Amino acid sequence: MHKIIIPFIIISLAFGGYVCAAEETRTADRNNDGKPDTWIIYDGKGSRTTQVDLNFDGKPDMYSYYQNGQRVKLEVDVNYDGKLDQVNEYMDNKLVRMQKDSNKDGKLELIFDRTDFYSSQKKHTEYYKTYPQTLGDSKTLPEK
Ligand SMILES: [Ca+2]
Ligand SMILES: [Ca+2]
Ligand SMILES: [Ca+2]
Repeated sequence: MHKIIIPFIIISLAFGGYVCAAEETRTADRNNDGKPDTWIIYDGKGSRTTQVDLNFDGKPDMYSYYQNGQRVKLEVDVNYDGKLDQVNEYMDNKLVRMQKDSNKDGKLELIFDRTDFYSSQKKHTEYYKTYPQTLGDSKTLPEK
């Protein structure tokens, strides 16, 4: 009986800790008009999105995407018409790809794309995730 219950408790605890780090949204009111104009959305897995309302009309105009603390993408609606005018993409905090509506036709034009270059240049880095091991699969348990 203990052989079944103990792993179950360990998994429950691990899963509970994971839920605690789940999605969360924080807001800020930069111009103190009582309405939020900055939203920071955490997905609980190391990524977050920042949305900023630049003209204080209640709708976000700038979106920043972060993974593991590094910005990977920036989207901006420069003229506040609800359509994005510039999209920047980053690798290792370097701007590697830019799209911009330079001729104001409502569509983004590709300005440059160096993602292939940086992908090949990028050093091999290993990420050690600190996810708890799945103990439920272990056949051997310490003495009961
Ligand atoms: Ca505000
Ligand atoms: Ca706005
Ligand atoms: Ca726009």
